[in-house]
Amino acid sequence: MSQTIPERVFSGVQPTGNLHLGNYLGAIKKFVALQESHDCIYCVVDLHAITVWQDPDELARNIREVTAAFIASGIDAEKHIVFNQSQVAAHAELAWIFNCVARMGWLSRMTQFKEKAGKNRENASVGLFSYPNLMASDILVYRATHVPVGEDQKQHLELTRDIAQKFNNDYSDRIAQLGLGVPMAVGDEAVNGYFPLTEPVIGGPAARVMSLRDGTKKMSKSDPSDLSRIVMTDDADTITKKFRKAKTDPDALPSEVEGLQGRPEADNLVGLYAALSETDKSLVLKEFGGSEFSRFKPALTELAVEKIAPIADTMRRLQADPAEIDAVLSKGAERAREIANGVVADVKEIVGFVGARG
Ligand code: AQP
Repeated sequence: MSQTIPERVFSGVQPTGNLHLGNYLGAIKKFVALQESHDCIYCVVDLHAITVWQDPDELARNIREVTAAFIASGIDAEKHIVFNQSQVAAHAELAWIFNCVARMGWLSRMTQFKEKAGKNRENASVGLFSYPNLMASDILVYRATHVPVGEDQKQHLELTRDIAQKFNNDYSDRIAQLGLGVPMAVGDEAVNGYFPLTEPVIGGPAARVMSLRDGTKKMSKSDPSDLSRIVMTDDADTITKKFRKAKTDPDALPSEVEGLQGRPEADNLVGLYAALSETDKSLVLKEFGGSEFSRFKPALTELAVEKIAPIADTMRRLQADPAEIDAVLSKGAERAREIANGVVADVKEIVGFVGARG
């Protein structure tokens, strides 16, 4: 009888400040939904954050803020696992092994590195370049089968699958010999795989939320303009101002989704309304097709405030007690270590290290 790797969800968010509506709708809201059907592990990826400079005091504050956002959005840290990456050394340990599996050429093609390193590539940290290997380790150290993320992470997830596949192929005989494998098909070939080929969970109207100032650019934490994003802790007045100033075009909204083509700002705002109201763009346009932005923007603002304000209130309440947040992270890390240390011990044995089981 062939075994399968049990389904498990993993995802992470960087504690780099300015947690925004794109992070919430593209990722965190999906984390919440998947809790109903899966065992989930949600991580504040602080090791990833320091691939670019972080002020230490701010980093600590941001780690607690992302944790508070997880809980305030509805993640159950008792039932599932919530922790920060640096408390589980196995992530860094497996990442080293993946540094030796992944090829330079694979990483050189990563568009996020090119964007973040910019023109001054020589001055980028080595960590920024090898970031996708650490991300593969985050996922595979739990042998996670499903990863909810925004569309911008698609390429990194493909790389995670490439790493898993190369590891499974390279060590197939050894994995079988140790009885650690699961039969898997790779093309026409049958191998004994240790790592699953993880599926991304991407989609819906907010898979790629765009900047409020430029509908062709992703909403991002590092955009110099505060007006480009709705931050999860923005109050009602700030949300109102940002949507009022959001870039649009002079036409009324179309009544069909096809009419949004070539209108990136309109498309983005309609997508936001759809995601916040848990429907799709065509239903939004059924209601607002033919409306001017002067009618649509206040409706979108009201909806966003209604959804975000309770999360922001709970985040503030939770952040007032950092010790409580730290206790959640420490308990989560303990549970995460139990799984991750077992996987690293298996991997060390597969690779041929002596003393893998301590
Ligand atoms: N604009 C977005 N639309 C949909 N999903 C998004 N995500 C990020 N931006 C959008 C998703 O949010 C999750 C957490 O992201 P992250 O904090 O790990 O890193 P990031 O992608 O670097 O976030 P930013 O906001 O884009 O920051 P900067 O400015 O540093 O580049 C991920 O699942 C991501 O897909």
